Amino acid sequence: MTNSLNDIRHTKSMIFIGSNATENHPVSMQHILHAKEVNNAPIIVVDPRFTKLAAKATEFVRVRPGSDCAFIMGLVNEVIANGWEDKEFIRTRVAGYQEMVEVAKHYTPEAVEDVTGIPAEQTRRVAKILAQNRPTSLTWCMGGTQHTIGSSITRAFCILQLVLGNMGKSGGGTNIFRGHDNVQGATDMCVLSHSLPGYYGLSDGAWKHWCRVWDVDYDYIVGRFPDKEWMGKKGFTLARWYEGVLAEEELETPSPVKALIQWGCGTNSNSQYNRVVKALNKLELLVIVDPFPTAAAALTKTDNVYLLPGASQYETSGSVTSTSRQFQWRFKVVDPVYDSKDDYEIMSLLVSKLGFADEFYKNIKEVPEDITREINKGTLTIGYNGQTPERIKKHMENWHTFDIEDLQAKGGPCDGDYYGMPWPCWTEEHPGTPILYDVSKPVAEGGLPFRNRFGLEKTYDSSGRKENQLAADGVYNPGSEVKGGYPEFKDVVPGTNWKTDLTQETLKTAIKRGMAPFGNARARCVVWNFPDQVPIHREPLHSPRPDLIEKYPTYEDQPNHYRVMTRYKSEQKPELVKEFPYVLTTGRMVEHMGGGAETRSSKYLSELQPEMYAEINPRLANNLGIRKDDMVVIESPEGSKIKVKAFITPRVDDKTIFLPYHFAGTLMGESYLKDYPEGHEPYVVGDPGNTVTNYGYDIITQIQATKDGLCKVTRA
Ligand SMILES: Nc1nc2c(c(=O)[nH]1)N[C@H]1C(S)=C(S)[C@@H](COP(=O)(O)OP(=O)(O)OC[C@H]3O[C@@H](n4cnc5c(=O)[nH]c(N)nc54)[C@H](O)[C@@H]3O)O[C@H]1N2
Ligand SMILES: Nc1nc2c(c(=O)[nH]1)N[C@H]1C(S)=C(S)[C@@H](COP(=O)(O)OP(=O)(O)OC[C@H]3O[C@@H](n4cnc5c(=O)[nH]c(N)nc54)[C@H](O)[C@@H]3O)O[C@H]1N2
Ligand SMILES: [Mo]
Repeated sequence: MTNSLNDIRHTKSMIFIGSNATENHPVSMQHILHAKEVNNAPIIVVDPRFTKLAAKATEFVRVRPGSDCAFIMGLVNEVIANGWEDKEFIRTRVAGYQEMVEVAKHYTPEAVEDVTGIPAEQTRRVAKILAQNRPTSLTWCMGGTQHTIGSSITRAFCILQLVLGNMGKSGGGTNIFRGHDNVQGATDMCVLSHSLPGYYGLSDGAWKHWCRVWDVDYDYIVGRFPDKEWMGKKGFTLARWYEGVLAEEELETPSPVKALIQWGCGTNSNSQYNRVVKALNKLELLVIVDPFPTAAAALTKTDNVYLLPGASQYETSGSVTSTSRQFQWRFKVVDPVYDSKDDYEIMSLLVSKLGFADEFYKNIKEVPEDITREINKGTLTIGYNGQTPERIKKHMENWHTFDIEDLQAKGGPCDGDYYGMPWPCWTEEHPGTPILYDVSKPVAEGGLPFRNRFGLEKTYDSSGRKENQLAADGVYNPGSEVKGGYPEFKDVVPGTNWKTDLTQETLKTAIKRGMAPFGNARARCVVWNFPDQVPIHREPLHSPRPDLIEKYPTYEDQPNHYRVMTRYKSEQKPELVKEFPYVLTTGRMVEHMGGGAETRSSKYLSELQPEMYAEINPRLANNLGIRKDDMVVIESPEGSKIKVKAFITPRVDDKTIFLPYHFAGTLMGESYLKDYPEGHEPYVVGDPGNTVTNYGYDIITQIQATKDGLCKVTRA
């Protein structure tokens, strides 16, 4: 989030796209409803379903799954066509604007209606609401990302906020509500296959930086790889690990994957679940580290499966980073119960057995404090430097001194700090940055311009015209030595820059001069190294509209996409809709979490939501002869099937089926509870929704496209 949950209190209007905050982020609702009631801020909810959040909306926009990019570019076009854009903000702080405008022109309200099903009048009305009620807080969630064009959709959201001039302002911003409690922290540590911690990437320079932080020899690390070449290559993603085992597709690796450790992973959260199950049974070794035996533990028929009972977060301590970039310290409530161990201890035992404990723990004596200190030392890119364990704990002990409106401590031991020291928090004296890119405050007090990257000027179009990448004169944080744009800081310590200078002198120098270490630049509407430089609509791989496939085709197939082939064009078949006529989308409910291993093992939550179901519109149910509580079979274009209860509701329209994905424990209604370790069976079971979610992955991130497939429905 560029802003924070609390800052939504100051907004004048809100738009939620593919977010059902009422169920998935209930804590945020106190701020959302505050803005609605106190500021009279309209709420716009863009979702294919009439959700519990939609019930609070001023304007509910029913969008066809996977078509959000067209709607948002339509809003951008409508704002510009009416002259409602923030001209001064664009002139001084935005780059690549003209190129974007040319693309947006295509998305007239009528073109948007054709693609999305949203009436042209509604697009016009929503654009007007946003233009008249600034700043707008824009929130997106998984409904905006789990698509083959998810990365384009999210860029369109940012462009809309730039055009409206809503960035760097209280009440504005792009406010992505994140997943698990520490998923922002996990992302920042790059628990991903294409980067070292702190978004440093996989270049030699990145490895050398972290070797200096870890205090280990770079050549030692090189020696851990069969070949140096592999150090710079992206790995398999979590969404596609099973491809490495099955090796049915062309792989970049010389041999298939043989062993898997699932460390806090629900398994049935993976799409292509049938193939996941096949891969689990082909592994030579499967280790599951989890407080609960997951679906993988029960489904795997081989003997080489090891369950390591992990402790829960109540039985351990350490720092986590929230959706609002705020740090918190988790304190242990009880020691690990029975024979469970916390994740640190399991990791430590594993590392010792593997024989590299000396290197791994070189700077780590006190766990977990020294782990946070190592992160403070090395993660300069996003300002993880000032949040020492001592400061984080002090914040936790003085919760009551922070103001609910602006998150700042007013007096007391944390005076002036923002709660949780939202990153970037450049030094131990820095208060944290509550709102990103806010030039109204000094950098030393939590202000920030846009970041400079990729040089000082750029040519965006074929004319060869060069555009300045730096902010215009007159845009700067109070107290800045330079009264306009400036590049990133380097060579304060010769041979280093602000990201690699471990003495942190560069950070301190920049702040002393009133400037941001990463420069003062423009936000870009064009990403020249992406397949779509400006976001455009492309039809989902499994589209209900053959005519639109022709008009908005998907990408070419991508070989070596995170070590495996990813199909686009060869998967997009116009005739599919004849046999699989309904759009399939998926998501969550408040009572269950992820794969559901935890919540389906809770008596109380299980009682509240005991059954897997498919949401079906009454008209469709009547046409298909399906009655309340009938069992139905949902089939995917790949032939996989699930058997679930029909939940007849006008929440969805008569072309769309919705499934929650929290269930496991049955296959086509047949229970395999007997395969769970005795006494550890979940209370409620059901067919996994991900058995029928379709093939498809985002072109950049490879997030699974679990929100826009096709399916067939019959009465069981
Ligand atoms: N209780 C509970 N809370 C959770 C979680 C949980 O499992 N249970 N999970 C956590 C995690 S990991 C995450 S990532 C977040 C996710 O939070 P959300 O993203 O809010 O969760 P979802 O329900 O998956 O999806 C949100 C909405 O997207 C809609 N949608 C589907 N397709 C489309 C589309 O094409 N366009 C648009 N605009 N909308 C679409 C769905 O109908 C749904 O209402 O929640 C977190 N919070
Ligand atoms: N169809 C469909 N599929 C989806 C999605 C969707 O919207 N639709 N959403 C996707 C998204 S956004 C996400 S984030 C994933 C979530 O998918 P998962 O991350 O697989 O889901 P969880 O059930 O939250 O898995 C967490 C596991 O960690 C265990 N656990 C809890 N605490 C600890 C701990 O302290 N230590 C250890 N070692 N383990 C612990 C839990 O018992 C659980 O088994 O699902 C994805 N899959
Ligand atoms: Mo998530």
